[in-house]
Amino acid sequence: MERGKGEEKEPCLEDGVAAMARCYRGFNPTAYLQYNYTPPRADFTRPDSIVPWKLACLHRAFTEGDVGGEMLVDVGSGPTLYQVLSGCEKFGRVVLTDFLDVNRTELKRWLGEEEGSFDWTPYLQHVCQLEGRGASAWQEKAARLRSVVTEILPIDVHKPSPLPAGSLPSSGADCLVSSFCLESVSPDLASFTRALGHVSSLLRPGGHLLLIGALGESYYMGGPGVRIPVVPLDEAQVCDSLRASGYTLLHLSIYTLPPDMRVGVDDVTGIFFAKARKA
Ligand code: U87
Repeated sequence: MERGKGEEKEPCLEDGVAAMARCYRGFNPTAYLQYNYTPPRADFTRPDSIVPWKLACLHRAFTEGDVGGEMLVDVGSGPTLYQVLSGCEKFGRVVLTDFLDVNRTELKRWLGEEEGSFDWTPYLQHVCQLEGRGASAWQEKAARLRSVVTEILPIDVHKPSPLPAGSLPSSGADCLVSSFCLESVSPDLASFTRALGHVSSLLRPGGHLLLIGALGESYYMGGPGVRIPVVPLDEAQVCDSLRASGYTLLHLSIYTLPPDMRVGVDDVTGIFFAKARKA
């Protein structure tokens, strides 16, 4: 479509997956971690803070006895590891994935114990307490995590095969976890549901999906001045998409953001945690 000089639209406002990829060019892992993984959204003294709620959901889902196996894949890890702090005890291999090299590099920095990487210690301590091990066991958990994370792979959930060929055994992963990825990379509901289908092809039949996502969100800041569009979802749409993708929904928890968790980095109103099993 021809456009006159100076009529270029803001790339993030165009439709489509390609425009979404352009929006992610400015993603800033350090700023992103600051926005979402420090207080108030990560305040371990407050049970109504977002991160303790997420960690409690993941702890329960991974420890109630039906989830286990050899391989756990985290879809759209970003620069964060909290998603697998409970799961790393139950699987021999944990694969982290992200679309952006800057995020994969951030993960490698922590795993490689490099100076200046994000400090996940309070998260490790909190999950150890949930496991009844006491916070002092956090170094054991850190060592466990570093021993089981075998790959950090590029992923694109808009591709029918989101991972590089040969990344997983032909039978697929035993469990998938994904947090705030699908709705944050999909321009609309149809794209979200398609991406869920692509991701499901990575999971073996009978395997579990632990899906965390935002409700009612239309944008978030991926860094200073980096506004990323998000498809606003409601609970019914999430459940319908899971069912349409061949999942049995086992558990659904909803968190509504208290006013002081709305810090200006997005317009999310609620968060869902779904535990589902692939038929
Ligand atoms: C996290 N999982 O923080 N295919 O939980 C695959 C892609 C693609 C693509 C981009 C940020 C959104 C979360 C991590 C990271 C999740 N990422 C990658 C954010 C916004 C509300 C909210 C947020 C965070 C991209 C915390 C809280 C709330 C990012 C990742 C999305 N929504 N992956 N085609 N394109 N990505 O590089 O790392 O998705 Cl509390 Cl409420």
